[in-house]
Amino acid sequence: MEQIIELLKSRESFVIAGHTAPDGDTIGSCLGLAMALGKLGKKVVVVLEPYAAKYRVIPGRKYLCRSSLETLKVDVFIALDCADTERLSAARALFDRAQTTVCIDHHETNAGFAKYNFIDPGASSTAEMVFGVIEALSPVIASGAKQSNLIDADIATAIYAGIVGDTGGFRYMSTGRSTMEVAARLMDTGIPFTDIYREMLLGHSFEAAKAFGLALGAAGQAMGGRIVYTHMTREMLVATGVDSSDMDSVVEYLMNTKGADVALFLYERHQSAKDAGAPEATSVDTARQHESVEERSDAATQAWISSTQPREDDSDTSSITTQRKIKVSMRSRGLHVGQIAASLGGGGHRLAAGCTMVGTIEDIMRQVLEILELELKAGDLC
Ligand SMILES: [Mn+2]
Repeated sequence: MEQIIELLKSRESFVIAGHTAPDGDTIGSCLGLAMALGKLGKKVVVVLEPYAAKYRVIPGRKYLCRSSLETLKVDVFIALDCADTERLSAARALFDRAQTTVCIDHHETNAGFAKYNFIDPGASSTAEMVFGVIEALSPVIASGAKQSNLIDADIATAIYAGIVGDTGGFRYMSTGRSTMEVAARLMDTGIPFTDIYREMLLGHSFEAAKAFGLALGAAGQAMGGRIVYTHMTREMLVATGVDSSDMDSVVEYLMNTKGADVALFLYERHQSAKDAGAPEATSVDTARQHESVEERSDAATQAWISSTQPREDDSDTSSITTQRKIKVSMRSRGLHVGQIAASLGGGGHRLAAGCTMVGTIEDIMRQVLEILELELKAGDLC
C-alpha cells in the first residue's frame, strides 16, 4: 500500500476503472477516489459502464469519461473492485496500454494482476479500502483533528454508498468492526446516510413491486425447504414493465425464508421500453459473461413449472422453454456458492454469486438445483 500511496502522490494523471456492470461498491470506490485525487489537483478520468439510476446518489459524476476510450491517454491505470482483467471489459485496452497499473480490491479470487496490488479479501468492500488510501493521501492532518482533511461530504457519500452496497446495509458477515468505525467517520462529515441507504437498497417503483409479486408467486422449494428458488422470464418483466435490474432483491428476499440454506433466482436480462437507453445494472455478484450452451432436454417438467407461465406455443414469445441467455443468481447461508458459480463460468463471493448461462429456464433450473442438492448433501458448508 505504501508504494501505491507514493505513486498516487507523485503521478499527475490517472484513469480509474471498475468491473463490468458496476455496482455500488465499484461506483463509490471509483468516484470517491477520483474526487480525492481531483482535490489534490490531479487529472482524473473514470471509465465505467452505464449504471442504474439508484446509484446517482453517488456524487462525482463529472469525472466519468464521456469521450472515446481510443484517444484517452493513460499514464496510471487504477482498477478498483475488479477481480481480473477480463472483468474490466472495454477498459481492458486502457489497462494494456497504461504506463503503470494499480489494483485495489477485496475479491478473494484476485490474483494481483496489476503492477502494484493492494488486495484485502477481509475488507467489507473496496470502498472501505479506498477510505484508507484517501486518508493516507491526505495532507498532514492538523494535530488532534479527528477527520481527514481530504474526505469531504461528497467523498464520504461515495465511500459510504460503496460500503452500504457491498454489506447489504451492514447486514453481511463481511461487515467488521473497522467497517463500522469507517462508517462513523464518514457520518461525521454530515452525509445524508438515510437517503443513501434508502435510494440504494429500499427504493423501488410500483411496477417493480408488482413484478416482485410475480417472481415470488413462481417460487418453489427443494430439499424440504433448504433450497428456495424462482425465476423471471422476459415475458413476466414485459408484462409488468420493469427491467431485470429492478429484480435484484428477489433472491435476497428468498434467502430470508426460514429454513433456507440457499436461494436461487433465474432471470432473463431485459430493459423495459420506458427505460430504453437508460443504463442497465446488475447485482453485486454479476459474474463474468461466460456462456455454456445447454442441450435442450425433454426430460420431465418439474412441478413448479405448472405454477408459472402457460407453456408456449411455437412462437418466439415463449417463456421458460426457449433457449435464452439466463442470469443465475445465488445466495447462501453456508454453502460456497462462489465456487459453484465459478464452475459454471461465473464468479462472485462465498455467500453471493452468479453466472450467465444459455439454455432454457427449465433446463438450467434443473441443472443448478441438482448441483446445489449434491453440494448441500455433501454438507460442505463454509
Ligand atoms: Mn466490491
